[in-house]
Amino acid sequence: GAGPTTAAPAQPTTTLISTTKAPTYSSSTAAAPSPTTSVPSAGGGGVCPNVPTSLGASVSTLPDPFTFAGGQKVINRADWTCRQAEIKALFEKYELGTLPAKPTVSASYSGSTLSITASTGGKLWPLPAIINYGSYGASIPVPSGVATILFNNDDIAAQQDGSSRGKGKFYDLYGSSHSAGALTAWAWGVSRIIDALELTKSQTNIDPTRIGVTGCSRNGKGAFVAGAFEPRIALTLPQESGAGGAGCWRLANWQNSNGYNVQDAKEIVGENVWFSPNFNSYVNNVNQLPFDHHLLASLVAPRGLYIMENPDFEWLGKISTYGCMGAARKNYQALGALEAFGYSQVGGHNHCSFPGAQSSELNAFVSKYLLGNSGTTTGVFRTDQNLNFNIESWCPWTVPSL
Ligand code: MCU
Repeated sequence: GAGPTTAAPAQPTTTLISTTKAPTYSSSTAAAPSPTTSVPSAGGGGVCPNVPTSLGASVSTLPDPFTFAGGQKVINRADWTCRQAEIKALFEKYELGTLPAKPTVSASYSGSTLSITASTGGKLWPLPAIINYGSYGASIPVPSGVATILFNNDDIAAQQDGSSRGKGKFYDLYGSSHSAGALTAWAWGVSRIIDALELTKSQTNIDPTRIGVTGCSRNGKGAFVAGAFEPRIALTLPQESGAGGAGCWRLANWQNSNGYNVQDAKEIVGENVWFSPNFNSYVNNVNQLPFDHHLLASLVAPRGLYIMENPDFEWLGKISTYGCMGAARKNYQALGALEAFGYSQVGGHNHCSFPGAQSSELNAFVSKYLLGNSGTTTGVFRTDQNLNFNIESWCPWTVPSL
């Protein structure tokens, strides 16, 4: 069957969701029509000749428009209508593939976004979806059978630099001095998208119980916080979130005191407005914080969480994210949910450019937590680096069975 597509006109300004698109389904209950082998009756009451099932002789010059493939001449308009149908069938069969007939189509128009849902056999399949931070496309390859919802998070809370504090629709609503940093404001926006999906399920054809969230880099930090704060998210997919996402503040400090150059709490609050102004009081003393970012992952547990990191950028904290998520994994272990946890650190690619080496892991997580294939094997904890880092020494606590 065909999947929904979306036309995205000019500037969406009043919606959270600027576009919604879903890929072609990988399977369908309605059989695809086979290439046409006969064409309809001619308008003049004549009968169209059958389209030959095999190819005729080779012709080195351009084929004659006015002779049917079987050799009969086109002598009137009725014949020509038949011949056009035959030509179309031949193009479909030998060059272009079958163009399906019109399926069941529904559409809604709101806030300058036109959403179109197409389905075959009069049947609608609720789709899972991944909410992508950023109004450009996802930087992970979203598997087929999963819709992508583009979330213009900067519209909810700006993140240009330190001057973005309190700017965006979230702050229009709650006041520019609200304590929420941009990461929290965006998570609020994700929750509103899910609210909206619950309200428009029949129109969007998206299943609000099978929602993933992703984003890369600063938006990966955002995706992580959304997964932590919004329990309706079934699968959290932070990509290269680094410090402030999958990294622990304490481990970043430890790395820096050992000669690395990793983004740390003091630096990050000067760079942008991702965190609450309240955090400023602790950035010089992170050991005071009654949590670190392994516990951000604990808020996601035992829901699906697949963390992608890139060790080629030391700034992101390759040891910090590895150690931090190694600690987080113990929480999944306590819950008997190791299968739902993934950490994968693979280098050799640009920032936010998804490496093929992670495809099978990503596909497995999506298959299990969004597409409902419960038998899929998922859990992973790996790095392609030789980090020689002792996670245990940072986790002087016992892991219970909960
Ligand atoms: C990895 O996320 C950030 C990082 O925290 C910043 O220090 C850096 O400037 O930008 C990264 C990013 O968002 O890159 C797109």
